[in-house]
Amino acid sequence: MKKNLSELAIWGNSPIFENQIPVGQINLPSWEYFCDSFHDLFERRYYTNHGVLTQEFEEKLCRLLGTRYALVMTNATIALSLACKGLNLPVGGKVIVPSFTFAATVQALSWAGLEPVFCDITHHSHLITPDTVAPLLDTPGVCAILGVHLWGNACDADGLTKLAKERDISIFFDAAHAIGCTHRGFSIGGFGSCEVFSFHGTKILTSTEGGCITTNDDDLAERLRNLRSSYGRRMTVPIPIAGYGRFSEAQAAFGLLSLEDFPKNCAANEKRMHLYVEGLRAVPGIRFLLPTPGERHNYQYVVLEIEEKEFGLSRDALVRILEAENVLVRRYFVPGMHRCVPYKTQFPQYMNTLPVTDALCEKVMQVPSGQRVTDGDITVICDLIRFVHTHAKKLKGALPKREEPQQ
Ligand code: T4K
Repeated sequence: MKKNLSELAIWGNSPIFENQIPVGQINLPSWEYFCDSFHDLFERRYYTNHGVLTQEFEEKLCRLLGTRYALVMTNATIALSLACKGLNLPVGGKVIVPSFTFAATVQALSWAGLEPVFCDITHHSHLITPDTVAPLLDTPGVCAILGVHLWGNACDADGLTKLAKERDISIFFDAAHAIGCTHRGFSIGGFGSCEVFSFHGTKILTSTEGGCITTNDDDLAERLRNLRSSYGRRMTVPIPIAGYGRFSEAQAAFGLLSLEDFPKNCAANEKRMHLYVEGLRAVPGIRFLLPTPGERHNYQYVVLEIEEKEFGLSRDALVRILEAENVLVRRYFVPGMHRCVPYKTQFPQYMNTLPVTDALCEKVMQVPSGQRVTDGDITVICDLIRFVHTHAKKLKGALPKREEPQQ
């Protein structure tokens, strides 16, 4: 551990970690199992588009999530766009969506020809609520609500669905972070008209790239199958335009192995989260966004808020110090989508209407978790954060200036 401020890597010294520790990394299955499944795949010579492994993966996802259908797609961004088409949301229609989310949530709406209506969130959960959504329902042209179950914690699905029903508009959820999580004891996957999961390489359940739409609606499932591609279609139904969000057998093979390791990977990440919480318990100005008590969780992300006044330094200053030491913490999501191109110029009306989003964008950060992060790494990262807090006053004026890139 560094003993003096002058030893920090931010001044050009060697970083505390020789290799970079990313915030997320692929949770790999065992090499032997991986070779076995690829051997079979080569034997079959059927590589993509609703093959046997894809179908097996879909069946197992339905069982895990308790839904009638799980339709796997190339990735969650494409799945979100196809969900909009499957729900027959009209081109030019407006969708209420949080600004505090990954760019893909909002960009998927744009690809589907829809306009975002940016909604604020509550501080304690980072989620939209019926109270934050209600004032936006009178916006002319609103046709849907797209909630995001951020960090695996669920939106108030009942309250939001009630609002959507009263207004006769659609409701669906971006559940990219929420595989295996519950809401009021029910698996996320069955709320709203449909829910969309991500199996990207950094996700706790991964098919390297990939995503999935779950639904209990027979007609919607059929439209989604037709939208995805002609393979796996059970009957032909009218759709606006095909989306070609195909899923390969290689993705399915990886996904099936990841599914087997899923409970083990969640438990390991839970332990990592507790180590961080313990290690930083006594540090003023650090708040963890923890899983909702009483619900099942996947522990995908370890999410912190840094309160500058109490911690002594801003979140951004802390991030720079940690990055220099090869701890690649992330600032998901900076800035809010309403402040990113093209939305900030297309829809300037949201600029000063989302105070909680703007405040959280200054405070939130994620620390490394996943297979490659050892208990010892977490101890060092916590020691480093404590060290920075102890010397915050001296560090404050001394850090070299850095320009933020234009969004
Ligand atoms: N909705 C929400 C709410 C989302 O958060 C996301 C994606 C989506 C929708 C769309 O889902 P997909 O279309 O992606 O299925 C990452 C992920 O790319 C993205 O999936 C995720 N959310 C988002 C929150 O984070 P980046 O740009 O920070 O990730 P990336 O690729 O730079 O990876 C992070 C770190 O992990 C890197 O430092 C390197 C390391 N890494 C990554 C991969 C893929 C590895 O070590 N090995 C790997 O294989 O966006």
